Amino acid sequence: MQEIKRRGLMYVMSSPSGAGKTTITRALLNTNDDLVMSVSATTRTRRAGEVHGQDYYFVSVDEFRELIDAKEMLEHAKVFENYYGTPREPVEKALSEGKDVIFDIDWQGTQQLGEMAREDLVTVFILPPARAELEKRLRTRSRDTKESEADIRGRMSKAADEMSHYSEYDYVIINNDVEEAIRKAQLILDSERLKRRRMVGLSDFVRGLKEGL
Ligand SMILES: Nc1nc2c(ncn2[C@@H]2O[C@H](COP(=O)(O)OP(=O)(O)O)[C@@H](O)[C@H]2O)c(=O)[nH]1
Ligand SMILES: [Mg+2]
Repeated sequence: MQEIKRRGLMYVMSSPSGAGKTTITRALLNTNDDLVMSVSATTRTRRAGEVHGQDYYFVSVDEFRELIDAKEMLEHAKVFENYYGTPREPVEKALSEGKDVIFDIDWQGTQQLGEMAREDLVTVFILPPARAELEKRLRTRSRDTKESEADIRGRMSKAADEMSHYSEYDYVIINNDVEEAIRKAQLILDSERLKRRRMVGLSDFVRGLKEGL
């Protein structure tokens, strides 16, 4: 049988911080061999435990500007007081190898990717189950990073801004049970992978089937 290849897709996960996006993304990466993470560049300071080149590429504002000027960013945005952007080359390489790429980016970046590659883009917005839960998760996190009450308030209001963009996404997952949320994220990925428009060489294949009939 003639092999039908598949176009890689760009799988975007957005959420307010504290909704469980990182846990879901990691779970998908662990169980999908042909899925790779897009590692962003950022000007924000590295948190304890974060690894350069793995969690982010930590760069200066000048370096970030140079990457933009050299057209090496697929998209970029200012989030909070810092710059974040997606390096172009690793994404293009992975897609050309038939792999899927997963992105942890905000709504601004998602809009930019949508303008350049809507057909290859699948977008998911993750929501926390309740306000109290979101606040609890943000507070637990800030205990580790020793944030002030004002920082936490800042995060809460940023979470509200981010959440107002949920309706721009293809799918919304409400994360009240993380295993269930992971299952849904996998289901979306599996079904999207099966879309006809991602099958390369399908018309030739069908022509072959019809030959001589
Ligand atoms: N547009 C865009 N947003 C990004 C990128 N990388 C991370 N972000 C977003 O920036 C926000 C802040 O991320 P981070 O500093 O890791 O803090 P977090 O809220 O604890 O995850 C999150 O909403 C990320 O999704 C990127 O390359 N482009
Ligand atoms: Mg994050």
